[in-house]
Amino acid sequence: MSSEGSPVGRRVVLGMVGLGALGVATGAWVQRGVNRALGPVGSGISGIVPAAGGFRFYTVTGPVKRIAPADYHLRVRGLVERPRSYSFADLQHALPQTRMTDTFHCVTGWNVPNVAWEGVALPDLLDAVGVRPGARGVRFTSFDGTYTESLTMEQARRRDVIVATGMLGGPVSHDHGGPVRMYVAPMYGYKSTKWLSGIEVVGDVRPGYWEERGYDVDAWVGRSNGYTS
Ligand SMILES: Nc1nc2c(c(=O)[nH]1)N[C@H]1C(S)=C(S)[C@@H](COP(=O)(O)O)O[C@H]1N2
Ligand SMILES: [Mo]
Repeated sequence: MSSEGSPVGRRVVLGMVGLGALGVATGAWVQRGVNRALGPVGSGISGIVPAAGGFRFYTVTGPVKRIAPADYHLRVRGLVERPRSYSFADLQHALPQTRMTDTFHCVTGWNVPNVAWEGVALPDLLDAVGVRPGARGVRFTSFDGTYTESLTMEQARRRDVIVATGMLGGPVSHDHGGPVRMYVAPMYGYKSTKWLSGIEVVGDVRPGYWEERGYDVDAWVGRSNGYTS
């Protein structure tokens, strides 16, 4: 487990771009070793999807409790017509399913190409509960008890923002934030809340965990946090 590190401001992020190559190469190599060591024999997740080896597992807390899919619930509340709690089965069967594959970008410089995701597009979930007038943002909470994130309503309505029940061709592993995590494709990884426990529709966007520590609230890949390419 590694944390994202100390609070990172614009200048620090810029400096890290230069240092990135060595860090990313080392991290990927170490992570591949970890995947080989921990992967169930024959599951071959890292073999089927070699790119998975490029991930680093992040948590800003200590060990996070494990929740089995059968015990999982996602609370959707706030400025909605029909607040409700979705079981894992509800997320897989009661709502339209979306799949996509894209590169995963952490703001600290590592990327993982061709990561496959599946789950419920956030706009489909928002339509199911009915967004009330005055809603301007969506807030995400984690059952790690600490991490939070937010999107504007416009961002939350994108079809490449997914409540993910699957990743890399299988379930979302515990270390990747399973059984359910967010995946916000067009933005840096910190927008993608792991161990998702709640989605709250709110009147105003509140900065998330890393944003209170210096990251940009609008985290577009390539044009935020000091990146301009
Ligand atoms: N709950 C929680 N979600 C989180 C984080 C975290 O520390 N805790 N880190 C974020 C960051 S900075 C990144 S890059 C991705 C990393 O996802 P991974 O751990 O599956 O590689 O998760 C994001 N979501
Ligand atoms: Mo990140």
